[in-house]
Amino acid sequence: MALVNLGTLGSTPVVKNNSSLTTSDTTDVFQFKITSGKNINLSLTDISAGDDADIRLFKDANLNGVLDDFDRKAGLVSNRGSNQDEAINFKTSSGTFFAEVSRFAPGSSGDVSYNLALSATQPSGTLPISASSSNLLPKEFVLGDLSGNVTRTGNVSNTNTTDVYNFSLGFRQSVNIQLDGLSTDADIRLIRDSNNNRIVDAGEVIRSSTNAGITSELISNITVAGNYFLQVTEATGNTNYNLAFNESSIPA
Ligand SMILES: [Ca+2]
Ligand SMILES: [Ca+2]
Ligand SMILES: [Ca+2]
Ligand SMILES: [Ca+2]
Repeated sequence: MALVNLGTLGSTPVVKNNSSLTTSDTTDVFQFKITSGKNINLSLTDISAGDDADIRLFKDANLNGVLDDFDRKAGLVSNRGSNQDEAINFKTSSGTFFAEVSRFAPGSSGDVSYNLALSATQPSGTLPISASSSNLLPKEFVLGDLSGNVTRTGNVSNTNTTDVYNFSLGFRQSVNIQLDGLSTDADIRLIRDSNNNRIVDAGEVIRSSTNAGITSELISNITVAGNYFLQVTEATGNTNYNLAFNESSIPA
């Protein structure tokens, strides 16, 4: 097991690209601390084709600086199949944490390579603090090229503060994106990852919709062809949501 201590994690993402797991060294653990309430964001991407890796997040609950069985009694996991991206977004108080990347043996052959990004973004407002959008872009829900209307349902909460949808828009296509069905406040924002680093950099947020309360959110009239990420982020607590991508073609 490789153990890497990252020190204090802040909002600037720490990136560990081209890391690898082998049949004899099946887990990597990244230790870090946060010094006040934050949103911890983990994004595991570019898992090698034909392989499977998962990610878990544990808190050093017994405060001994070591990831042990006590800490493992509680934690968060993202363990999708095959080489799909994994994501964890957790709003939490200060402490020491361990992000564990593990090779899922039944789904893998030989070495497994991956890219990992970690950040701890600052919640907004005073108590009760609101979640902040993640600045990482795992492809949690891949919609592909929008052809016709697409609807999805989901849930955001303190243990999953952000969901990330990936889609592309073709030439002479237009889309309106609507979020509704909320029971507490949630927001959306649309991102173009221009430098393709799977991180939300300055200038990459195209549009956002951040109405208060359970008012629905709308980002309308997106007409530029390309690849996009849409983030749904919890603002004040647990809520289900309906997300609709209403696509139409633009007449010549
Ligand atoms: Ca411990
Ligand atoms: Ca997996
Ligand atoms: Ca970027
Ligand atoms: Ca809102």
